[in-house]
Amino acid sequence: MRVYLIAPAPDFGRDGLDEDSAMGLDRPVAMQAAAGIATVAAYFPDEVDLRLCDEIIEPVDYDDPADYVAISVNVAQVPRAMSIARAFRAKGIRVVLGGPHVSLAPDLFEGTADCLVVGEFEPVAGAFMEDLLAGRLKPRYDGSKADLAATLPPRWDLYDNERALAGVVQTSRGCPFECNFCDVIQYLGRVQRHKPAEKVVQEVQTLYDLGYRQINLSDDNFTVYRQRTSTLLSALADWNAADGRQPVSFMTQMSIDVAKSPDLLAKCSQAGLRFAFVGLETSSEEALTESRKRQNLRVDLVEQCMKVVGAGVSMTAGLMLGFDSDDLSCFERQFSFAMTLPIVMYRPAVLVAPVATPLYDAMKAAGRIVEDVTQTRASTAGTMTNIQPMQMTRAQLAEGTDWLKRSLLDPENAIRRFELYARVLGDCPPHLVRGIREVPTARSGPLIELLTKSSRDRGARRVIECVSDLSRKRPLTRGDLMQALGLYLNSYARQQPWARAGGTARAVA
Ligand code: B12
Ligand code: SF4
Repeated sequence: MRVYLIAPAPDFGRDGLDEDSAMGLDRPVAMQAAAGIATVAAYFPDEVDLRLCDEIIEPVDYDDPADYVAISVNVAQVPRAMSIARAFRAKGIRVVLGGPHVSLAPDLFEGTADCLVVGEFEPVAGAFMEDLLAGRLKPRYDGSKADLAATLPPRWDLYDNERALAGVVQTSRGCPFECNFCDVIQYLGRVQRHKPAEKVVQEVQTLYDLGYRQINLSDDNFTVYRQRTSTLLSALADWNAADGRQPVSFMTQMSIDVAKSPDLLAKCSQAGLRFAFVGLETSSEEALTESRKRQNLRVDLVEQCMKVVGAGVSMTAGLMLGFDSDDLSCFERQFSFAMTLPIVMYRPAVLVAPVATPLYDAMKAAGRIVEDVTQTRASTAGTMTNIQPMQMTRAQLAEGTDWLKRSLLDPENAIRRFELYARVLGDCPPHLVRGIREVPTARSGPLIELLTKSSRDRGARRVIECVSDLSRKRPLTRGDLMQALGLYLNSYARQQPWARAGGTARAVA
């Protein structure tokens, strides 16, 4: 039996955040390897002939002689997943759908596949495989919460690792917070489950052996359970750059309450975990209160960010606009806030109500859901919300958010933030500082290409020169500054006429 496992290209519509997924280059490169399909692959028995396709880096092969096509679907992948499923089914090939959006909005997929896997795969994998091999796959399997101590490691050996910048290891699932716009709680629960440290280190070692020197610890909230995080960080610190290994740089997602734990932050830096996405969302207390983002409330966010970056953990911060308490002044307010923080990269997004969230239910009850785009499109990435905002029109919200994004990417503004960031950023432990020759060529190639292309643009060149100067003055932060520069240029370039907008295999084709 042959199974073709596909991660479809994301579709962000007009102006999404596809820089998160792919480098904006002619030759497609994924920012991160596709963990969903590699994880599901681990559960197929040896007798099944498996092939993986990450559509960010290679086109779907419609001539594959598969018996089954299995597709992983998050909200951004819905349009492509539907179209790929239709094409294979038209050829008589059976299709299985699973993944985050199938789990959160299963009704949307009724009738589009021969089998739906709703929820986490591991708990139903045994029954699924038995039925698959016996040729009696049911129309639907409902997975419960997996025990992460018992899960199998992903089959990265089947993935095209030369074409992804960062490897991925999930160390926990779930988040105990209750931000009302977030569907992680519905998908994975509020009780966070953890993978034992030794299993995490094994998965990290596998990725290292495959050549990765950047690894995303793909958790929803890595630091929220302090004790387990501390244990895991100790294990990673013991492993990183030890026994003749080159240094690895880790990244993850955390909440800003981590600033209250200086010891934990110091351990992050010691382990090489020096990059994190943090949902700051807004400087408005009213907006934080209405969205139940309680971990960001009653603290001085500027001071907290200074502590995190000062401890050596660089941040990309999420900013949201369009809360009920936001009026038209919110764009400038968010801009001023962003410019006071030691942060270079931001992800400004309009507030959207994803299906399955408390916010969606509230907006639906109030008659304020205007378009059910979140069923089928990652409108969190674009700028058109599915909510009727309280104090502006949707178009004004979209325009203001576009303005904020452009303003933050403006080279002069970026230079001011790079200068502040470089002043505040804590040193990297010397044994984790990477020499330029230590980055494997397959992964440094795209960054070099981006630098070369960007340096022909006057604004980008100014930023590159500024960051080179700063990193000469602070050699122990050079790797972090370069990483931030790479992220900046990848976003900046997409706004310029000289750059390719998409960067996925599908966009290039
Ligand atoms: C890391 C991460 C990213 C990374 C990419 C990681 C990667 N390449 O794998 C980056 C930063 C690029 C990213 C981007 C985006 N992400 Co993201 N991401 C995550 C995060 C934190 C972890 C993903 C992960 O590593 N999962 C590990 C794998 C093993 O788990 P899994 O994919 O959930 O799969 C399990 C099941 O769903 C099932 N399964 C999965 N696929 C299949 C397929 C079949 C056939 C079967 C049977 C089963 C099955 O089995 C797996 C094991 O149980 C999740 C939150 C979370 N905790 O899941 C959000 C999450 C998946 N992302 C989300 C979103 C919205 C996005 C973006 C659209 C954001 C944006 N606006 O730009 C983009 C889309 C990018 C894209 N390429 O499609 C949402 C999806 C919600 C939804 N309704 O679909 C999530 C749930 C978080 C959230 N609520 O915001 N993301
Ligand atoms: S902290 Fe992050 S993952 Fe947790 S509920 Fe809030 S937005 Fe979701």
